[in-house]
Amino acid sequence: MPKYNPSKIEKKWQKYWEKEGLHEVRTRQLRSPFLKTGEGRKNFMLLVEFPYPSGNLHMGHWYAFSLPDVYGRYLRMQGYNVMYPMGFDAFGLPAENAAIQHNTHPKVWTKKNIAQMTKQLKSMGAAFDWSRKVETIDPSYYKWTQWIFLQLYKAGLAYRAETKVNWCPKDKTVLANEQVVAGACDRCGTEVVQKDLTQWMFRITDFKDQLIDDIANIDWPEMTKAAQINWIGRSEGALIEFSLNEPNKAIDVFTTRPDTLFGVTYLVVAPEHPLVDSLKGKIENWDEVKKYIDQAARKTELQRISDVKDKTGVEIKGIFATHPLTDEKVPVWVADYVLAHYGTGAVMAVPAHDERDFDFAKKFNLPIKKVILPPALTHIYQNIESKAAGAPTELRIESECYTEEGELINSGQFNGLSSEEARKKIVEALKERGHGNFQRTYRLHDWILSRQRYWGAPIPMINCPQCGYVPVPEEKLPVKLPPLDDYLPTDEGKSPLAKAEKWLQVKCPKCKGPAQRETDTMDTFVDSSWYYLRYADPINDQEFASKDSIKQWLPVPMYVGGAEHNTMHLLYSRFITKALARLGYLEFNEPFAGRRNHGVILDSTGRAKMSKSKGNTVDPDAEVAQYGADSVRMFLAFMGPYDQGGPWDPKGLIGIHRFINRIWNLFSAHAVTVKDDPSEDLAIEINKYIKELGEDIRDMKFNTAVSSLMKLLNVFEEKSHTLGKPDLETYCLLLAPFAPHVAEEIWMNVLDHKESVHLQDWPKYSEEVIAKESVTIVIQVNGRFRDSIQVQRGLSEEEVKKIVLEREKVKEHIGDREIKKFIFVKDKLTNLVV
Ligand code: ANZ
Ligand code: ZN
Repeated sequence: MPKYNPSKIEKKWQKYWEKEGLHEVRTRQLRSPFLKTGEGRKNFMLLVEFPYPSGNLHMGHWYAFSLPDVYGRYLRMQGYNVMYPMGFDAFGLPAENAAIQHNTHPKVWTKKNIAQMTKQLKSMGAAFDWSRKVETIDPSYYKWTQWIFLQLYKAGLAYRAETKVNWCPKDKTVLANEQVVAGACDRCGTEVVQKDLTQWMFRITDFKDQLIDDIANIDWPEMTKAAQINWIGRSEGALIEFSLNEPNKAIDVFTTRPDTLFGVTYLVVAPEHPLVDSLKGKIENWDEVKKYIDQAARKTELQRISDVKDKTGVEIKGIFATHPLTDEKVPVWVADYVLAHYGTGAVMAVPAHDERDFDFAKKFNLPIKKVILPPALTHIYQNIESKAAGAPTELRIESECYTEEGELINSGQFNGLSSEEARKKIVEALKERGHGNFQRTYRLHDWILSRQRYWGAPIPMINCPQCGYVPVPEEKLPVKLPPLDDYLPTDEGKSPLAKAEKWLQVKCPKCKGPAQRETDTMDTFVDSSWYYLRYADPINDQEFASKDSIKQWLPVPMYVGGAEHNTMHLLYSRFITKALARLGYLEFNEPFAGRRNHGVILDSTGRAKMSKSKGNTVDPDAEVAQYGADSVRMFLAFMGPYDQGGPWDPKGLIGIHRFINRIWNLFSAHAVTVKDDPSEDLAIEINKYIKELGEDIRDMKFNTAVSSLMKLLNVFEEKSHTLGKPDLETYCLLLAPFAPHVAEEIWMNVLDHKESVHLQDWPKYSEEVIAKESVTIVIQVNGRFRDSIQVQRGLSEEEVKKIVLEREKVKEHIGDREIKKFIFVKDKLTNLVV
């Protein structure tokens, strides 16, 4: 056998697989006589996040796609009919900005990159089903993006309204809240400003409770679930009304802590609160208040939240509120630490128990009244004086603010209750007086989906001077994006599509009068919120996917991707699925039953993320040219736990390359000469690794799986004279998901098979054989090592205990003391506590 030469064998097998249609999931006619049909095999769509066509494939793509490929190949060998689809998320700001930078039209730029990246993706040797490729810029795809928009519009789930928006002055477009990170544009880093604009929105808030509650039923990483729940931000609290010294005027506040009601020493309204303006004539210091409000309007929401310590505000003189239970007078302030768009835009301030209120009260010398006693203090407090006598409460918590729960003090009839009990009782008392009720609030806002940019799917609406907004009739879809040479964004917040004069002018579908098309395009997150549905039926021009194909493939059993999508993309996809389910188009309401996040690849120092902007990238093409795709894949697998990523270690890659060479050499040396029956000496080892490797791949512990392959190779080399052909075959099958090319070369050309290794089943193992293996059990007495025994793997606690108690050394150490506890870790350890 010649030397291992990856560049020679990899291309060859890639061509062969493509010709044979090995990776195409078909239910009808199969091209290859070798292919097993889909019949009787369980369908499994293995989804990865389709890339946007940035230009070249980077190592991160390899990490994101080649390891799920290992998983998919394993499932295939387990008898699943695995679909591993690929596509391009090709509309959107990143693509458009890159095109502008390179002075190329976005369409030309995108198409060129798709061609380049497709070629690179093919070099990975992954089992992508290219016959199902979707591109979001293809009119046959965005026809259905527009169709989905229309269904949501008709159901009242898409609407147009004026709203405060995040505006990126550099990208000259609106951004969703999710696209603003620390006050800056997620795409270009420019500081975002607030503007009032009329925009198209999706009513995602209609599903806010379901989006939280249904999370319990899906198999996702806990951190992703937590991120979504946190993003939706449901707070259980109360709405409390404080009447004012103006007839028929009141301030409603939202609070999560009605138990602190007796600690209210002032109220605060947001600068934008409508009440301020309506009381203009009654406010004694109007000029001062007005000046403050104007100043606040110039800050972004984020600046306002982040000015933590240095709080600003002005008292509204001449206006005061009445405490709903004590009837005390409460001053009213305006301050920008209260946000206009959360809760009611007004808060009851409890400086003794809320940090923000505390800072504010300190700064402006407002009274601080403690009403919650920390549990740790309750005990001391009870001992010092009787609670009933109204003991002083300034007990050592003089200067700090206690924000946790506790026991109520200084709260009249509610004294002595726990925070939890008090919340119920106080709100009930308020309810009786007509001054409050229980209330939930949410942080989630509706999804602003319109963009004032060229490179997106046009929103399929027509604006008629007579009829208002009218949907484009479905049979007229798609509304194609007009070709435009001048596609640059404009400063006035108008979409460049307004420049496509001919395209713009249409007849109103309703009154047939002259009208104009909507010129905004859709956020790319709309495109990507449903692409997995399209994979089920990618060329259907009658439906986004047929009912039957949806039933066959969806919901997605496993979606592998990056943790950066914890909120936006995953939340939007869940919303679109729920909306389509409500409208009767889907029979499930969670798109992704399983989800796993992968980590990121760091540079060789292990300190920084590998990224173009940092100039520390490794070009996969170059590594593949030198070491082969199999080495790169296997090195990535070996790098570390998949959900954590790890540093790129050039030496590690060379090490893996040598390992593959060793495999190659072992097969070259023995394949022809070996006997036909399997090695008896190695039976236990082989059975054990078949089992462990499979379980590791199933759990995406690719690194330990590779290390098992290494250990198994060591034993093979040691006992090579005992090897039989079945042993070599087994090794080749275990290798196949990781190094598909080498495995195929060995399978077909060395072991001389006629049917691809990738059409074989995962080897079977026997628990019985594995159980014959002996293991070393450590014996401790009171936690100290005293002895060890060799026993058969899998012995029960009872059996091991019997053996242990018979040991001389153990008897010696126990003496006549009584055994209090027998700690047992199967196949590993026992510890006798005496
Ligand atoms: C009184 C109080 C006492 C509060 C206390 C907290 C602790 P979450 O949990 O995030 O929903 N709040 C309400 N509306 C606000 C707004 N528009 N801008 C800024 N803060 C606002 O937060 C709810 C709490 O945040 C509410 O409960 C309110 O302060 C404040 F010991 O009311 B609390
Ligand atoms: Zn009309």
